Amino acid sequence: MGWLCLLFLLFTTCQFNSTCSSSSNSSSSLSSGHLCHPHDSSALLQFKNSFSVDTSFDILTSFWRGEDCCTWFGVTCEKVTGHVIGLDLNFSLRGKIHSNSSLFFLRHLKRLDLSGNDFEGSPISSKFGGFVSMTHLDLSESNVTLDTLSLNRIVQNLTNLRELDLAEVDMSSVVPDFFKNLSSSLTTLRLSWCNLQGKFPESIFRLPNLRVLDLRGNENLTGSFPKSNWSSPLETLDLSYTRISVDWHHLTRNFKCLRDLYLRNCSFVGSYPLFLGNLTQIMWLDLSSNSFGGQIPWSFFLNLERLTQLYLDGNNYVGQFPEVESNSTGIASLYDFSKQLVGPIPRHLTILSLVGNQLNGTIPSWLGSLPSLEELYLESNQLSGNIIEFQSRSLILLYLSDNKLHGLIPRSIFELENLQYLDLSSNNLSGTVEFEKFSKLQSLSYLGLFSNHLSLSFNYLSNNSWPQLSTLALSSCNISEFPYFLRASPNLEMLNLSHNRIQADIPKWLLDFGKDSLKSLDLSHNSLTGNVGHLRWKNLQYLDLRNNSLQGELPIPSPSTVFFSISNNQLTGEIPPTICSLTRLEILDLSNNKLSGKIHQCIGNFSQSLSVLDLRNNKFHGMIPGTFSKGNILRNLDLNGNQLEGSLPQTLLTCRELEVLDLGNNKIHDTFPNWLESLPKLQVLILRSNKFYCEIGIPETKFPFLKLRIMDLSYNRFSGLLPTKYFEHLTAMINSQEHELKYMGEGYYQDSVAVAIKGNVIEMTKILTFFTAIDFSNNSFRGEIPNVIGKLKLLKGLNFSHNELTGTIPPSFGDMCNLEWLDLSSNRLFGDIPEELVNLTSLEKFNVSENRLVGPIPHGKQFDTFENDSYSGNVGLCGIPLAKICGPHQSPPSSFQQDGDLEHENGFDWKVVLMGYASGVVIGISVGYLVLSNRTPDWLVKVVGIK
Ligand SMILES: *[C@@H]1O[C@H](CO)[C@@H](O)[C@H](O)[C@H]1NC(C)=O
Ligand SMILES: *[C@@H]1O[C@H](CO)[C@@H](O)[C@H](O)[C@H]1NC(C)=O
Ligand SMILES: *[C@@H]1O[C@H](CO)[C@@H](O)[C@H](O)[C@H]1NC(C)=O
Ligand SMILES: *[C@@H]1O[C@H](CO)[C@@H](O)[C@H](O)[C@H]1NC(C)=O
Ligand SMILES: CC(=O)N[C@H]1CO[C@H](CO)[C@@H](O)[C@@H]1O
Repeated sequence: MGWLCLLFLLFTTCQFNSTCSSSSNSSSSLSSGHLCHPHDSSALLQFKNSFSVDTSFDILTSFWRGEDCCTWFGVTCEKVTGHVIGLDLNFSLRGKIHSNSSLFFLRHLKRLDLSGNDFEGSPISSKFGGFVSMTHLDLSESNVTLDTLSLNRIVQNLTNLRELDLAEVDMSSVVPDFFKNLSSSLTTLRLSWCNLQGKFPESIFRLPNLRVLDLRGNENLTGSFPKSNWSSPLETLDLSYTRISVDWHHLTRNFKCLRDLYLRNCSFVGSYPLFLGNLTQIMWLDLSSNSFGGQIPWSFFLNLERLTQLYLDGNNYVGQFPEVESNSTGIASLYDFSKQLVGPIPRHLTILSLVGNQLNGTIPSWLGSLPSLEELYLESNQLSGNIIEFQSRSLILLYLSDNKLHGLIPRSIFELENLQYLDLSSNNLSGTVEFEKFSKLQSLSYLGLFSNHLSLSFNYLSNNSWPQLSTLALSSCNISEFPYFLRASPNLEMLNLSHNRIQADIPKWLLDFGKDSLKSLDLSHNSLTGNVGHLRWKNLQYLDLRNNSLQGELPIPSPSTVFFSISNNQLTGEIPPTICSLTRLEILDLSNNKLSGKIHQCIGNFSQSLSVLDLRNNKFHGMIPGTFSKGNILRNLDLNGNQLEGSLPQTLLTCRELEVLDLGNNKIHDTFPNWLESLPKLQVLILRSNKFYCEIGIPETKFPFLKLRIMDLSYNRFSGLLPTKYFEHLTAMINSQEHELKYMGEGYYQDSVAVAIKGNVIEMTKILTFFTAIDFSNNSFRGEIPNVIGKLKLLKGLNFSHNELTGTIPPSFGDMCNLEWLDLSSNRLFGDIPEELVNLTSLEKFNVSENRLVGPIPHGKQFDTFENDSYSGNVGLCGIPLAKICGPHQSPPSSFQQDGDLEHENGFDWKVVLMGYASGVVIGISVGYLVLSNRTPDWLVKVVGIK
């Protein structure tokens, strides 16, 4: 951007002046009458030619013409000798600076600014130490690295250095102590985001002339202020995101000149910063992200007479704002709730930012009348009441989202003609708003009104437009028509009209606006109808059209698209092959439509960034594409509910990142894919209801299905013995590292699968990471149930029903302490129901019907809740709840001693937290892991704090 502006300036200058000879200020004034030194001229040209030939190179070439290099852009010469003494090239040049670079021939340089170029990670050579006259060196943001040796040479030789800016230079190998040798004439030292590690020398704080010290973002930099008395002339100090110990006591005593103080996310030691000391000159103060709690110490801030910008974001401040009251002489001041004087109204304030605290009460009216206020950030607090009227016409940014504000949008907001950003989203605001009311806000660039109780309407006849608008976030605003004014919004980048009531075809004009600008469009959860047609947004990255009633062919967005969901519509026809032009796609969700035809081979490898491919519940037939290729990062492949046939392609093995593979409800005809066992991240394998056949066999690798948590092989034609060897190794079901309650999936895509839980197939729109289940039902497995099954301690559900299993129920079942449903019905099991099962205190559903079990039914705990149908079809069973009374020799097994400890192995007894579980009476489906769409239970969010 920088050089483009310059370019523009230069060209306009040229147009008005007959020659270009005095194009640059810096050279013209100093060089008059003197040609530059020929050595310097050729050194400069050589230096230029060491960079890649590209746009910035070409522009520089066009600037560096003519014999006298003193007239060249960015070059300054010494008047008498003609030596180059200044070089300013913030120019986006690309190329390395080697230690034999001709740059080092310019030995007289006093000022060198090469910031903002890309030197491709070049090391800063110790040759920079040759510039002994250097006063100003700026290599910031230029992709260079610095090591200790060079640093040492440079600081030792550059004794005249006044300003040193090395921001974003990689210094991970520098010993920071060597900065102590810097020249005492130094006035500015900028070392932000340099990856400095270790202890920063104290002596820097004592440099007699230092005015600016910026160490921001060196996360591992330690150090502290000098302990002895000293007095610093520092005016700007930034220690944000460092681990330098900030001693408030020393700070307030010794830095009398501080004007700008940035202490965001710092390590404070000693007393809590509450007093002012000598910091009377402060204008800009940032104490964000420091876990400060209690009331905001308003008196501390309000008494800073010159304070204009105050940031206290991301702390734990509570309580209310002070309010204005007048004293007997009529002077208005701020008083706290106990009527204590806090301080004067901060009339100079231009920025106030209190984001992400727990402030409550109402927004005080004095905030609305601060004459210079430009930016007010109060989002993510607990503020309630009505929004105040804002008289400050100076306001540019107003962020009040994510509070508990209610009532109407106040009238004065529609008069704030300088407003660029207005965010009132996620409150309880109500009322009908005609969009026309915003007509005076012609600078508006961001408008967020979503998630309130507002009803927005648009006037079709109006000619008002908002030419600066770039983001319009109007989700859940009771909108029933497309905002017509968008036709004239050439700069719109993000449009969100989701969760409204728009019941219409997508109009032609909507497809035509924002052709170059639009990046994100969300029209999901409306009632859109008709064919979408041809999409023309060239730079679109995010397109969400899910949950509508769209028909016709699948529309294909531009190749720039990263996210595309059009699930839950009525689309028909085949997937056009042009879909494979979306080479940047990460998420493709076409699930729940009526798409048909074959799945193109190209779908397997068209985008190397594809992470989710969801084609669930369509009508696709043919084979699964076999084109998955090495290096792909597919995480979720969901083809459930189609009519796919044939066998599984072995190329699935190239999907090393695969976590969810759902092929259920197709017609796949194959043996068990035990070769999938080596996929290191596979957590969910669903083959339910296909035509898989034959024995499962034994593992071929040492750690088969290491991460598998959900395995559904039900409704196939598997036969043979149960796979004992696999059960022994299902590590994720034996003990797990998952302690947190979280869902699988990422930011904008949540994995979902249909799983049979307690007998009902339920679509889980989010999969909890410690949900575990095995379903082998409705196959032809025979033989005995292996004892090792008891090792799967984390299992929540086990279904072996409708097979041909024989033998007895292993007593080790009693070890599966997390088990919530167990279905062994319709087999040929015989013997007793082991008493150990009484230990399964989480068990809610138990079915052993239609077997050959005998003897008394255990009682106690969960077993007192199961009813007849759990046991029917076993003529030999007796005791409660069956009518058949046990004979004298059949005394019912007594319940096992329970130690009363419900704490589960993973350290988190989710049932206790989620359900207030009382032993014995939990019936039905626990919603703990079933978060159905749009119905995230409030209590779940509250109790566990997930969003
Ligand atoms: C720095 O240079 C390296 C090597 O050319 C390159 O890979 C990297 O992308 C560059 N970094 C930046 C921020 O330009
Ligand atoms: C430091 O300066 C001296 C001259 O004052 C020079 O001879 C020497 O080469 C310089 N060091 C480096 C590393 O350039
Ligand atoms: C800080 O140190 C930690 C642990 O040694 C390391 O993981 C991290 O990358 C370091 N941060 C920076 C910015 O170098
Ligand atoms: C302010 O600075 C003076 C020294 O100039 C010192 O004596 C005094 O204690 C300081 N005040 C505070 C409150 O630290
Ligand atoms: C004759 C003429 O137009 N001179 C202009 C050359 O450019 C300088 C700098 O922009 C102007 O100040 C002069 O007026």
